Amino acid sequence: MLIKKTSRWTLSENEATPESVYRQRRDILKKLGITLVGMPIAAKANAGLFDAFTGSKKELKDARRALTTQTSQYSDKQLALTPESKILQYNNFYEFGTDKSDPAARAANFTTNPWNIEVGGLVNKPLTLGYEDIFSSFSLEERIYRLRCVEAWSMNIPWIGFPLAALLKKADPKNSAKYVAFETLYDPEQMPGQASRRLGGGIDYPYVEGLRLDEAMHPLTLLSVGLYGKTLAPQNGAPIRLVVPWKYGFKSIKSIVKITLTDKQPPTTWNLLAPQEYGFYANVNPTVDHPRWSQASERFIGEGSLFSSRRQPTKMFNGYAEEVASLYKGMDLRKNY
Ligand SMILES: Nc1nc2c(c(=O)[nH]1)N[C@H]1C(S)=C(S)[C@@H](COP(=O)(O)O)O[C@H]1N2
Ligand SMILES: [Mo]
Repeated sequence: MLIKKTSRWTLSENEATPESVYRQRRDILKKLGITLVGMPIAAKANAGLFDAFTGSKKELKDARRALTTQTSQYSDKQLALTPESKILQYNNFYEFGTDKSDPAARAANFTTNPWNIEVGGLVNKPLTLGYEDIFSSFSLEERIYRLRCVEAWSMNIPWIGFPLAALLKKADPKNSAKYVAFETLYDPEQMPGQASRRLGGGIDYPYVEGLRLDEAMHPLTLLSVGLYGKTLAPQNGAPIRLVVPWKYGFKSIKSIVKITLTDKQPPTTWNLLAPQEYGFYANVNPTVDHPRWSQASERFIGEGSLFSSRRQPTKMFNGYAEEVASLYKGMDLRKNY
């Protein structure tokens, strides 16, 4: 599949946001052989943004490493990026608590190395990726995507990763495989939300998700191993998480340890918890409201304080209709929410 409308995916001169300055600065530093990784987050150029967020300058542990990436035809370089500090501090990762600030605060010491991710089920070549394999088995691309949470807020994030399709092809799905099931790590000793029902929002862990095989094989479907030029922070789903940009954020399962090809639609965490509110498909759709709120618009989290963030209309399939609408031809999207 090729993306035809090139204008959407090329850099426009009038999008001179502070975050596009990030790119220029990064390129200059790269040429000079300087890397910002390893410095405490608060010491970095955009540390001031932390203050608006937490009210204080916190020295958070930051074990992220720099990653080298290839350019990608699927990166939407026109999008104004959400500041890195907000992507790191405003999170949903209920394994670490249900408040937006819990994951950054409670996941700082989360161990992601060693790590194993098992690919099995209806495949001809089951395989396991270890921690180093995650970063070295596939060529890494930067993909700037929109992220739309079902709670009606959104961010634009410069992910780093590789197509899920590349990994699935390696495992060689059998003809009988129709779905892909994903599972997050289960480790109540490291994840306090798994040890306490109250902290973990009443979810039965491990967190599980699923896609139809054609959705999983779509070139926009990414396994992300980093963002903003570095490996993922634990709160964003280190060391490897799914990113499905045309679906509500809860489909983009974090800290994956297991990928299983199946012939039946797999159970999914939010659907199990509240089936009348969260479906299997969860495609972003401004015309189908959540039973308790409208999905017609969203609060975009950009520069400035959280409370000054601007509302913007929500786009069908989160702006990726041209690429993915054909996957759902003839389906009733109100019934298959
Ligand atoms: N394992 C797991 N994955 C998860 C979640 C979670 O609670 N647990 N939250 C989801 C939701 S609701 C969203 S919006 C995104 C948020 O990703 P981010 O914090 O990296 O922006 O992660 C998704 N993946
Ligand atoms: Mo979400």
